[in-house]
Amino acid sequence: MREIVFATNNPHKLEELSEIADAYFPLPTGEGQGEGAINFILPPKGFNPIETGETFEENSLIKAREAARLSGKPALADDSGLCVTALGGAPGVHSARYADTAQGRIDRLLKELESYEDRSAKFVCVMTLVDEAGEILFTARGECHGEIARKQSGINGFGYDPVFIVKDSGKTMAEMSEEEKNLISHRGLALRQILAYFNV
Ligand code: ITT
Repeated sequence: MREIVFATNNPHKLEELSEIADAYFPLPTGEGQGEGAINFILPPKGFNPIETGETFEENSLIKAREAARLSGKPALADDSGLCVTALGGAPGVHSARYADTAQGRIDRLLKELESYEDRSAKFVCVMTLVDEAGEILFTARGECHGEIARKQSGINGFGYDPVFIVKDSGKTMAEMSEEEKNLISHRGLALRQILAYFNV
């Protein structure tokens, strides 16, 4: 089984990544991690990359290279965020730092959007895979379109999921099961491209 460092400090991302990968490489019994499977491991202690990039692509590469440098192993990074049309694409690459707490970030978003009719938004995820020397092997981008709800709803997922209504579903991401979210999410779309790269 291949071992790849997943360049993150966000446990929610790791959980989703493992579920998406298990569904992609199932055992015949449906228990996950069949042939071609990848063992994602956490970066070594001290992994704390400074995300100075202005794009998801730049930050994703910074994180992947830092994990490869520290571990000496191939690494995969996920840089993601919520882009709201009426806010000119904000919070975008600053999604994790929009306020101090998860609830604070949701509250700020709802407040900023109070006076807007256009609530359209998208989640973006850019994944970068590098080899042990930090050279790019593959990059993938996934987007999930929808709109920002007027109030939060649902308890699943993480981050902005309770206020993101997925296009044509009538549900927030936090009202979806893990399986439903992973099928349509920005992260699921990006990761399945990475897994396909390994599967050829
Ligand atoms: P790492 O950099 O350590 O991977 P992070 O949470 O700081 O973790 P990002 O810089 O990529 O990661 O910021 C992503 C933020 O975007 C995340 O903290 C959430 O606020 C939001 N986000 C991304 N994907 C999301 C999802 O599937 N559901 C809800 N919010 C999401």
